[in-house]
Amino acid sequence: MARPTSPIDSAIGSRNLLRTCPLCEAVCGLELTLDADDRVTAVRGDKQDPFSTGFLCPKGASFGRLDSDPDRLTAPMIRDRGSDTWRTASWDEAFDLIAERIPAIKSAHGNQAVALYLGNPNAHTVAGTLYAPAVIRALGTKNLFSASTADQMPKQLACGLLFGDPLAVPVPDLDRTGYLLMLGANPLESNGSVCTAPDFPGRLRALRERGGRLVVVDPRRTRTAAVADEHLFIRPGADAYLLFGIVHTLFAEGLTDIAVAANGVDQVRAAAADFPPDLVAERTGVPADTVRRLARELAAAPTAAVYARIGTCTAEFGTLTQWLVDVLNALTGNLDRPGGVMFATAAARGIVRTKPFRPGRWRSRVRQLPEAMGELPVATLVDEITTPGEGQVRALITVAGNPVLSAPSGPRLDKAFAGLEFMVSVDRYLNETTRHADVILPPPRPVQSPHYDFALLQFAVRNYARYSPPLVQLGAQPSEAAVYVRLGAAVSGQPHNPTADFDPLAAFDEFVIADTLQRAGFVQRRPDLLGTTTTEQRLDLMLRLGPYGAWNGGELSLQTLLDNPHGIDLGPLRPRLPGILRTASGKVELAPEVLLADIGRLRAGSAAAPADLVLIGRRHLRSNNSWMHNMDRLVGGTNRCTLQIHPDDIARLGLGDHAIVKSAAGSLTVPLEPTETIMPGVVSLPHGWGHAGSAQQVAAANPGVNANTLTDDSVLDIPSGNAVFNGIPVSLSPV
Ligand SMILES: Nc1nc2c(c(=O)[nH]1)N[C@H]1C(S)=C(S)[C@@H](COP(=O)(O)OP(=O)(O)OC[C@H]3O[C@@H](n4cnc5c(=O)[nH]c(N)nc54)[C@H](O)[C@@H]3O)O[C@H]1N2
Ligand SMILES: Nc1nc2c(c(=O)[nH]1)N[C@H]1C(S)=C(S)[C@@H](COP(=O)(O)OP(=O)(O)OC[C@H]3O[C@@H](n4cnc5c(=O)[nH]c(N)nc54)[C@H](O)[C@@H]3O)O[C@H]1N2
Ligand code: SF4
Ligand SMILES: [Mo]
Repeated sequence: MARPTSPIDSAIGSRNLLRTCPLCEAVCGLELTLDADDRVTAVRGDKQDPFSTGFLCPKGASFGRLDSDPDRLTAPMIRDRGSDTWRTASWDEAFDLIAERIPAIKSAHGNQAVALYLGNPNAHTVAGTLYAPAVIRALGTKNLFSASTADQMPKQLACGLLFGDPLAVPVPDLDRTGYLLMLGANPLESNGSVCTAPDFPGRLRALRERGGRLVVVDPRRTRTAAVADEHLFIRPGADAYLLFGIVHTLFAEGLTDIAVAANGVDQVRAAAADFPPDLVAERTGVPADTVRRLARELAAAPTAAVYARIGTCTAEFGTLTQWLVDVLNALTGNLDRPGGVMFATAAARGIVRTKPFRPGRWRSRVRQLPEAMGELPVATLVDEITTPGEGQVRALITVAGNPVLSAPSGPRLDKAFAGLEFMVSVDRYLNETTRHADVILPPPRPVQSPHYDFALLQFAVRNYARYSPPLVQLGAQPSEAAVYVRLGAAVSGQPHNPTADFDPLAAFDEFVIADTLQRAGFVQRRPDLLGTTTTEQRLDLMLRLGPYGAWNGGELSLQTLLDNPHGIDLGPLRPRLPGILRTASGKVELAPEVLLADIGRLRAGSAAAPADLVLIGRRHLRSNNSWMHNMDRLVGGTNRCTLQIHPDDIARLGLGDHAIVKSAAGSLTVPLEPTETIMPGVVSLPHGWGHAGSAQQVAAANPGVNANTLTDDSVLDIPSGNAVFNGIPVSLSPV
């Protein structure tokens, strides 16, 4: 197979290689310099990448530091039961131990006794998309949890109900829109989410330069708000009221202009009738005239997009809010049109959903919370571990996750994990969660893994594809794909260690390839697939089956991507309705029952009697959830675990430098950061901190506190079961 070679630098043995950055959703192209010992010595943005065009943020620039972190695990670790003593083990030994313990627990207590938690980095790795299913299937447990229910599940549930497919999520057509209303997102720090857009800051600048308007709704005047035309403070958790007020005005003033075939318009109008701008103003703090003006502006703009992210998902009415976002996009004629919100056409295709999405097919054992997309809410993982009875969780596998710091009521989980019979973690660090494991299986370095963004390119603002082959040989370390597949085999009592004539990874891939080909109608003859590994062959298959693929009248295959290592531009987003719909009616369902039924909760919502002081979160440009606090260059300065608070609140409550924050779930002592950029009555603490005693040395020296000590796992967004991190009632007192 023809594979372009990389230019060799003048320095002997050092070379420049291309790779996609895996550290956030912006999928920037990187150009790395590796020395003769395969160490990453320099990182630049890849100017020839047609999507990211050289953009690089401080995290991407630290890719080499991360890669060479001395605290990164390089071999499997086994802990002596009941102690904190760890030893390294061989891969075969580690998997043998898992194969001895998990199947025994399953046969004594049933499949539900083993839970699985999949963390955020699975959205950024090939293994997360192609091989996590190997573990899921092998466990056969309903106790499947992931970071999705601490994140975007409300969006996926809303889209699943509106469009029949929870993966059909429209994104703002950022490069063409004339008006962007953004709620609860801060892409100047986060670089964007469920909206894959490298150089988000530059794209927002371009929007304003072409005469467009950017309005940001956030309880904090963020860096994104600072570059907007208008910033509106909103009371945390109140976004659904604001959006309902806008919908109300559109109907009241005859401004709706629906351009797609949709059911449920009358029900939406009737529901919105209960949320006139005056009531909305009371609940949100946004003046009634502003609510009306936003409606008129959205209706009058030549094109407009409403976009709402994590600040609005991880809130009491997350699903209603996400639903109303796309209701508004539909009512203003902006759903599925250039400059409005659109669906990406991703290049790689797996098995395509044919039936309408249906949530709530089963319920969690303890709290009877509904499943969505095969998962149960992470907020109830702790209940499933600590509540005795048939089906109690006794063993846990975490894959690329740190729920002790990332899930609500983290300290409860910390305690619960300590009481498990057996725990396995696939992770690059010994951290707050993995310290409870009996076995830790580390993934290879990112430069040893192939990269293709199966998940994130489904939410891209331009159609684009880029593949990065592994840049450095694996040596004795199995690929992350092999780790997942061997783990799946071990937990189901199958042969899990490779032998001279058995490779578990290849066997798994062969099975998937044969199955996919059969479903695609290749019954007679198996076509040749390109690739030096079976993983690459699967990518080749998915690209050929995909919408640009050689088997769909196009030309795209793995060879195309290997020939274009900077990535290829597949053009602007194109209208996809009605073809993308999977609803039973074949129309957009604007008024799903499940959501109408939740409106009563909104009417009676806590915003009706607002707490004196509420807590929200925030992100910092140089952080990444819980796991990049171990790089000295990224921590310190403004990236600190402080409680942002308005000076008026400090004075009103008679506080000094620090305060004790109390919620229904717990209390913390935190340093205060007075700032006029936050609304009075609101305080903000970032998550992902709380590294006291961590084996990660830099992180332990600057530990911060676990914000999820204060968040309460008993409060959820009901329809999705999503965790609530914003709008938590708290009280503050002097230390
Ligand atoms: N209070 C509060 N809590 C929150 C949030 C909030 O805004 N406020 N945000 C929520 C959100 S949006 C999310 S996505 C979740 C994240 O929740 P989690 O995914 O549980 O947490 P992370 O901190 O992302 O942990 C990722 C783990 O994966 C490991 N890791 C990194 N790269 C790899 C890899 O390539 N392979 C493997 N196997 N492991 C790897 C890291 O060492 C780390 O242990 O947190 C949620 N928690
Ligand atoms: N640098 C960096 N980048 C990241 C991450 C990171 O940890 N660090 N994490 C990644 C992950 S996992 C995700 S999910 C994305 C998230 O990406 P974004 O959604 O852009 O996340 P944030 O930067 O936390 O911005 C959320 C904003 O919501 C505001 N907010 C809080 N409560 C409310 C509310 O009730 N209503 C409204 N309207 N606003 C509210 C907060 O003040 C904050 O400014 O970022 C990703 N990128
Ligand atoms: S914006 Fe995200 S993808 Fe781009 S360099 Fe930074 S961390 Fe990497
Ligand atoms: Mo996230």
